[in-house]
Amino acid sequence: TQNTAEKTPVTLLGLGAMGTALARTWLAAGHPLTVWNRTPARAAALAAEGARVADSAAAAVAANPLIIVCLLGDASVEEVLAGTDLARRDLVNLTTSTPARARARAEWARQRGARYLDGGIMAVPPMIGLPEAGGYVFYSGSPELFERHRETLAVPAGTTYVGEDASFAALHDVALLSAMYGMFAGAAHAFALIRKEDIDPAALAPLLADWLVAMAPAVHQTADQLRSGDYTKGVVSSLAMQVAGTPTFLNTAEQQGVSPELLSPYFELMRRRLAEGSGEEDLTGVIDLLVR
Ligand code: FVH
Repeated sequence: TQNTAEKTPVTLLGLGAMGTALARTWLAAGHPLTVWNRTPARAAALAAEGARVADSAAAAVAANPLIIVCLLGDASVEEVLAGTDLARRDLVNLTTSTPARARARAEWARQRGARYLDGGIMAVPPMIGLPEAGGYVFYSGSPELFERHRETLAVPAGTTYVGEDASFAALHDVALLSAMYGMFAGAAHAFALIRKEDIDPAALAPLLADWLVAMAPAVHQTADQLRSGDYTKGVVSSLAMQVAGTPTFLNTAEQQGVSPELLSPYFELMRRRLAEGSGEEDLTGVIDLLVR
């Protein structure tokens, strides 16, 4: 049995798929939990598991010093917090946001007497409460607040603090998810190439997964080159060689009846960088073309 008297009480606003998953972990770890959700029915199961259900967001915020918010988006956060008294509250927002909105909300919270942490959840609900699943949350904002609540915040998922600038959690979140979409785009093109052939997608999938994992460490070399400014450092496959290979990819796509629309923009950037006389470099110079 857990001693709830020693555990930090938590207020949680938002009981969607993610909020409900978070709530269960704090209850299971013995944290006194007050919840509020716009649609009260979603709180019923948690009430049966020991959560106290507040009848308004304002009452939920008044109940405890630590307030966690996990709502659909910025608009819902603003709407829900508008009628609450945040003075002397520790506000932790786990709702997905842009970096600019996160920074503005930190200032908004400060003006209302609250301390603020922003979070970017790198997990889906089934990963919450399962350390072995590898999910974690980026946090940024007040370092004192992060230290004060580090243990409580670590209950649902791992924590990675990325800096005092409140926008950094959202920025890291979006950066990683953007890379993920690039990976999904590449995988979509690969599956499209075999779509009309007698090749089982289930046979390609493990080959694809292993290849992506094998290539992933290349990001460390990219980072090293960006830090040093020397984009030829440790080059294995030069930009000139890779651009020379692009017609093979485009011709194969055409032969397979597959649109090159996912690959072409990246190849175009590679060609532009080569045209600047960077043939001996790695692909890192493409990053400089992207940054306006
Ligand atoms: N679920 C996921 O896979 C991702 C994983 C990464 C992080 N995201 C972010 O987490 C936030 C919450 O996501 P969610 O999965 O819990 O979302 P829903 O299940 O759709 O629940 C939405 C909750 O927000 C409430 N809500 C929506 N609009 C309002 C509003 N105007 N006023 C008050 N509450 C509002 C909604 O309430 P209700 O519909 O039950 O009444 C839910 O509690 C999100 O930022 C993801 O990007 C999840």
